[in-house]
Amino acid sequence: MRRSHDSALAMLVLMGAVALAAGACSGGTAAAGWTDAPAAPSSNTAAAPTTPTVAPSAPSTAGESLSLTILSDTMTGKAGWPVFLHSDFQLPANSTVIVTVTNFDNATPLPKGGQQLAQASRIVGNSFTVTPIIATDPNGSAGPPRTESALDPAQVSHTFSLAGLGINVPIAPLARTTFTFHTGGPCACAWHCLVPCGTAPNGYGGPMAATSGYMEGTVTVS
Ligand SMILES: [Cu+2]
Repeated sequence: MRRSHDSALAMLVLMGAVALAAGACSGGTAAAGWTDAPAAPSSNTAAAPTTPTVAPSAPSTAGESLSLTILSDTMTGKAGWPVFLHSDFQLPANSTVIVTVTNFDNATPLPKGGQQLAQASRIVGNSFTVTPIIATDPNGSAGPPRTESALDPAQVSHTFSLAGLGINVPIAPLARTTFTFHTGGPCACAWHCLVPCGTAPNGYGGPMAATSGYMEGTVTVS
């Protein structure tokens, strides 16, 4: 589904770029306000008497996980309407969240002007893991996982773009894409896919224009 570059794309990319740069988030702490959890005190050296101590609790909660699925338009039964499941979700504040996106959809090459969306930003390590899958056996893998900081712009299927936290992650076609991010403070942040993966000649119709959760939704951090 190669789409031509047009003003709608330019607008979305601009919106994304501005929001990513600003780190704006309604009602919340901007990404710039993140602080890493203070490191637990290192254990005493061998010579010191050993009294078991409990590390002071850190302000971060480790190990939150979020699993999302992208169904292709063949699976939804609506031509040109792939969908993220689910679209609205809640996450704890000041937490590290591991996100896995299992994507059954194919690629929509990024047009000129939107190719920066193939690059990850504001995720832990600035990298993500891609494990190819077979649609008929999605819990397995079709190859070894690989770690990437960007995809080939022709091989991006969707993005998970959370402007309020400055996050952009390109989602690989027919694969599990896994990444980690920090939620920061409370916020109600909109996320979007910014790839022209929908209907209409420019790809921004159908699910891209829907406001009921196909290619957008809300992350409530509390
Ligand atoms: Cu999309």
